[in-house]
Amino acid sequence: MKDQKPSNEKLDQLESHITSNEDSKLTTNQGLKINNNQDSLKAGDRGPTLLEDFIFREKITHFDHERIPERVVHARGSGAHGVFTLNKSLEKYTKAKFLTEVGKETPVFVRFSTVAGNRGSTDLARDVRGFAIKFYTEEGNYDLVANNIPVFFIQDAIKFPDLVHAVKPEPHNEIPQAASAHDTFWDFISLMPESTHMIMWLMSDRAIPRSFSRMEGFGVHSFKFINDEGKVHFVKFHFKPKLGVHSVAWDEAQRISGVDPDFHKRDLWESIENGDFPEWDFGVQLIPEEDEDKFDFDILDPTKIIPEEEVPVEIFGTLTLNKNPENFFSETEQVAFHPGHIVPGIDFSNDPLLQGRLFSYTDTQLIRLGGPNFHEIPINRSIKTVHNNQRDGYMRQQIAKGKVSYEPNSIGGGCPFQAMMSEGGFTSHQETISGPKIRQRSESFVDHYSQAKLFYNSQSAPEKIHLQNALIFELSKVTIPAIRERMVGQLNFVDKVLAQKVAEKTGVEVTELEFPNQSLPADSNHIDLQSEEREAHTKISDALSMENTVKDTIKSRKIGFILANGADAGSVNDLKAKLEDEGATVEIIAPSLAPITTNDGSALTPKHSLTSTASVCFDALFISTGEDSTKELLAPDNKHKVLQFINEAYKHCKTIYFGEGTEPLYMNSNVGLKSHIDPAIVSWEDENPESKFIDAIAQHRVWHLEQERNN
Ligand code: HDE
Repeated sequence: MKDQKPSNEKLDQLESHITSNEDSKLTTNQGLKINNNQDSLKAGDRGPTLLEDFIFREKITHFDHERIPERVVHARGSGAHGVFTLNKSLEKYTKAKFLTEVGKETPVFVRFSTVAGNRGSTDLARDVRGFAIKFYTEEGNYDLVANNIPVFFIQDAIKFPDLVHAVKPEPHNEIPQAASAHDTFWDFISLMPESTHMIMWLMSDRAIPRSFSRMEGFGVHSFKFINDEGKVHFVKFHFKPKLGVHSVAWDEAQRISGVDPDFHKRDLWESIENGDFPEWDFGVQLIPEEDEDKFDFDILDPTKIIPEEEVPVEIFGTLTLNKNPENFFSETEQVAFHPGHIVPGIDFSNDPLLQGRLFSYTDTQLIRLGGPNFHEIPINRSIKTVHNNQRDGYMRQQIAKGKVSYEPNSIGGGCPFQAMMSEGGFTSHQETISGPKIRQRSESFVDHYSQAKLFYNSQSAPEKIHLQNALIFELSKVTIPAIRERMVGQLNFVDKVLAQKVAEKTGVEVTELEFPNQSLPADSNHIDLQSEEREAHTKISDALSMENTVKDTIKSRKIGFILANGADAGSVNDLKAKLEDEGATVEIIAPSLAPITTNDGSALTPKHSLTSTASVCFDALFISTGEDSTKELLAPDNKHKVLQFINEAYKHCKTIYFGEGTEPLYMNSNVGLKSHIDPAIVSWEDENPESKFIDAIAQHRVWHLEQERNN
């Protein structure tokens, strides 16, 4: 359970804005105590409401203005406070203070999001996840506005509105919500070969995470680190979850969207409330400035990763989320990120996608948060006081003293002064740039398939099948055959078998696509660089497969215990204690919400009934020991529901433990039909069933048995 109340400089700053209604009387916004909040002021108790009723007017007016525009992308979000701890100094590479002082703890606020859906849409959409981090550093706010996928759809920001228009619900009928499976998205993608690498990631299970705490975070672009001597390194940012990178099955994702559309939001909230603080290793890939051109792709191209085999990720710090927001709107909704919020020691690269983002984020806050003072909203405030001559504007909070609001000045003693570099004054990294003013893409950005192949080739067999099925699902929703065919043509440059399978299932032929590449002007001379013969420079990268992720913990796993009256109290309590010791959460599911009486007469109160939840909400199931309990679970009222629980968990490759006396349930379920060896089915016949259960849960799923389990 939550052992201590985290505290840091940012939380202390927020504290002065937090109010509680405990022991207080209802007031108007002017602080006037209200005597009657039930009736408006009327001319006679059956007469019309009076204009004079300022209490009614204030309440209704505020209500009428409660909504602000949701984010144009990343509208659905979940946030949490936390801390970034530096474990190893990056002083050799950057002068950013929060990255140089070992042991330093920097307060952070993190917002996770889906991209396409609106604020009320499901958490389980097949989509990219945003992973935006605001570091409240002593040198000002640093925002790392990251995603859970290391590449992007497009190479140039000028295509972003097209991409977003294509993926959002179609404009004539506003269908579909939070889904890319429709004509306009695939029309656009099939004409944008540069998206192919991103599409591989998006169709992989990375796009349906098990939880936010089990996703990676990537800065995507190459940024620059600058050290005290002015030496530059290009840097790619990584966050690696301590719990490993794990996903759900697509069938499961669709079920969760109905049963618990807040599944990720709830998981994050509950983990933090339970003290199971989500944690990530913070790592960087560093490339000395002089090695910029050493790769067979351009490190400024956001559709490319730098394979970890070529430049390893070195770990320097830990990101921990340890406090839920007090108020969703004030914090998670009003937080305003911007990749342009940087600190000395960090700078931008010339990645044309990043360059465009540097304009977009402030611009969007102006409309979303209503004016230029959004930096004064508590969640957005820097922990250092702001000193400048910017004045006025809607909703100004700061009360700037004195008559001077210009610089240079003598009346104010010249204050505030510009800071010298030695005092932490920011200077942009000096870079010599020359070239014609030209609307053209660099030749070095032209290879669109090598890394798509690298990603696909690096997937395990079950991951490849999931990716293929995702493409089949998505393209089957495309109503125009020519789009399906063009897309299959793109896939053919990645993998011929993949293209063939998708073509078969979507009713089209594999046709050899002809360039030119739609993203290049018709008169471009880049066509021959775009050859299907180009091979991935590294054939396989282990880091790209979730098969190789961390699988040694059951921390924050949710285990469902299905039981009824007569369940064996000893084994239930023993196993529950063991699982909880390992950091898992146990929730009891019974035929109804009424407490059940165990075989020793003790009562257990269920958290769920068989009707109020579903097995997709759990990582593993324990079917409780006890013949009487089994008998009740097999009663006509319950049988179908219990078997649905078991069969779904089985189908989704989860771990199931059948306690003693549950054989009739085992035999009646699909598990009873199995003939293969299955390490994730634990039964009363096993030796050390409890440790077998724990080990199997840590493995996440037996994806390699998916076909056996579903045949
Ligand atoms: Fe964003 N993006 N983006 N984006 N983005 C926004 O800013 C934009 C891109 C990302 O939790 C918007 O405040 C452009 C890449 C996250 O509040 C907007 C381009 C990456 C979030 C915007 C990109 C991201 C946003 C909408 C292409 C990964 C949510 C609301 C040039 C590195 C932040 C807002 C939050 C949000 C523009 C591409 C990540 C409109 C123009 C690449 C995590 O400004």
